Amino acid sequence: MHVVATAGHVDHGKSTLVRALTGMEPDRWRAERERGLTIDLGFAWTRLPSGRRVAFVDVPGHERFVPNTLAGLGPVPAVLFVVAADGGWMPQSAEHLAALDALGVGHGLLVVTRADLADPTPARRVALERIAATTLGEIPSVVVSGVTGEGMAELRAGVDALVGRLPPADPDADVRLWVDRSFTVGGSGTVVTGTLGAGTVRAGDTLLLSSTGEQVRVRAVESLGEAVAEQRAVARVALNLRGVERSRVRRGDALLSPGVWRLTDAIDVELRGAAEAPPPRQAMLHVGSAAVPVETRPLGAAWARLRLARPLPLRFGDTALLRDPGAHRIVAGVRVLDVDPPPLRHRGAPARRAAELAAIVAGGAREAARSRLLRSGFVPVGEPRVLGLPALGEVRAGFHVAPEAWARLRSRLGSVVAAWRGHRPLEPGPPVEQVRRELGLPAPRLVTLLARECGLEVREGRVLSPDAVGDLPPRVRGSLERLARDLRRAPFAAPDTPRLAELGLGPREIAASVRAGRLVRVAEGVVLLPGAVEQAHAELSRLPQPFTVSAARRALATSRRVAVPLLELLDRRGLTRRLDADLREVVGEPGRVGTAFPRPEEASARPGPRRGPARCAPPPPGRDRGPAA
Ligand SMILES: Nc1nc2c(ncn2[C@@H]2O[C@H](COP(=O)(O)OP(=O)(O)OP(=O)(O)O)[C@@H](O)[C@H]2O)c(=O)[nH]1
Ligand SMILES: [Mg+2]
Repeated sequence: MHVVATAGHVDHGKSTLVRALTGMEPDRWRAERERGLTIDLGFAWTRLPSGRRVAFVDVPGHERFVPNTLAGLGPVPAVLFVVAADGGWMPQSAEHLAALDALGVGHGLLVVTRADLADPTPARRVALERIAATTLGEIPSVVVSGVTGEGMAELRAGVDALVGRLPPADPDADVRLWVDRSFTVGGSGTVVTGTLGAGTVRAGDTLLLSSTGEQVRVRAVESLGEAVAEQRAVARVALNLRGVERSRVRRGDALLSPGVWRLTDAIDVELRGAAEAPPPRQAMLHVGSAAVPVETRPLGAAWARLRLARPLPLRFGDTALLRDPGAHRIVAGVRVLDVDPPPLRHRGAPARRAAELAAIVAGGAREAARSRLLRSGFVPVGEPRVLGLPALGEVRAGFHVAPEAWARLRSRLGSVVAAWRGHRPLEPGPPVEQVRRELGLPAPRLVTLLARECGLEVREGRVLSPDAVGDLPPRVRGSLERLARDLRRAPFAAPDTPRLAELGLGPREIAASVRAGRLVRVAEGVVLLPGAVEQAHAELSRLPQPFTVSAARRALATSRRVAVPLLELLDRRGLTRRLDADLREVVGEPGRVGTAFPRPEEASARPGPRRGPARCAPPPPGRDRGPAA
């Protein structure tokens, strides 16, 4: 099926033609038929000599109803352009042609009507000349009379040839059905109609209503008055909807494939065919069957930012038009270049933006995608489709990533980690979340990926500095050696807070030493050397079982301050079992685990995570400076 709209000045014979071609009445309202004036869109269809089917959207020609006219022309790919032989080129001939040009309609047939009333030659010449200057270009023409029937066979053949030239629509495209009518049918509820420009609708589909975001179910599909299980574009369709009141769906709403459209209330556009003067600040944006007031902000000569009074489901490349309703004039055609434009906060931003938009116009969708990717560095997988753009960049952790941005981040990661270490030498590296924020990454999993590519390890939510693992500053190493001397004499006599302070071991130094495996934390402020727990296990197993806390304290030659938490630690590790408030017994055989106290140097030599210089990182400040530095 194909869909063709009519266009042309009031009373030039559009509805008469549609009636003659289809045998159907396009003027649906009694008021229209009584006044002989089309007010709203009419719909009729027929089978052509070739067997192809065509549906017509008959538009009103009267100036007062231009918004209705535009709702009909908006989603339609081809036009029957009507000029009366006796009327000639008139204001709405010009306005409708400007609209078709703005929308970029590229296929049409000129029909010169009322040829029984005047010589059609001058009207045809002027019309063809005007039309040739638009996106329609040079089109064929036929001369007809609705009264004598002259030219009707040529008209049919002409329409057949016109639809034969139309490119096929993509049946797999995402659905965006612009609603042009909604009504209720007794017993079956809400019905909406529209011109399906691309995609396929099926009974049973779930679609989203653009105005409210609510889900609606397609209960049944009709096309050209017949029920069908599915209908491919291009087509006129009527959808019987479940789950929505008729009053909630209106002309200008759209029914959308779920999850693949974004509603936007700010767009950057190319203005086409605009007069030299900038567009008026307030205008009406017509797209599909929708008409939305917009505020315009020019960006250079040929581009503008539009703020929409209500959001619409738009994508890159959509065509629309701007009309000044007060001046009754079409201001410009609009091509959507960005449906998620960046804010224009700084001075100079509009000029920079204009340059970007110029590049997008020159480079097309690929350039738009590239510019989008460069702006944020990361685009979630799935978003290009929603924006109407091709997917660019490598996919990492669910994001399209700009190679340039990734390379920059790889080199910055090293500095971020090194800077953090510089300020906090006792911490092994910055938290992942911190890195994510500093690098402006959209998700923590990208930090992990980046770190891994740079040969950095991520452990316990931190990106480990390459020089951090198992390593401690010399000052702390000295303190630990003095502490170890004490503890080797009395392994369970954990130093008290004053002694720790004397040794220069505050909470941060202790935390770093514990992380480096040089101390074991038994409780807050109670630290022993590695292996103390295992040695305690061995000592306690030599006691008569079960034993009391006091007996344990004496056997370990320590105080209750150490003995109580140490026993609790043994309980937790399953090396002792608590029998009642005071009694415990040893579980398992001692000596399985090493009881010897490793010296601090040995502790640090335990096999740890892979170390080595970060592959992406610049050298940490103050070290390994090359000769150039
Ligand atoms: N003599 C003559 N009259 C015609 C012809 N075609 C249309 N008319 C008459 O012209 C008048 C307007 O025709 P319509 O078909 O309603 O015109 P329209 O373009 O649909 O008008 P709007 O929808 O209001 O813009 C009617 O009275 C028709 O009968 C024709 O070929 N010859
Ligand atoms: Mg009419």
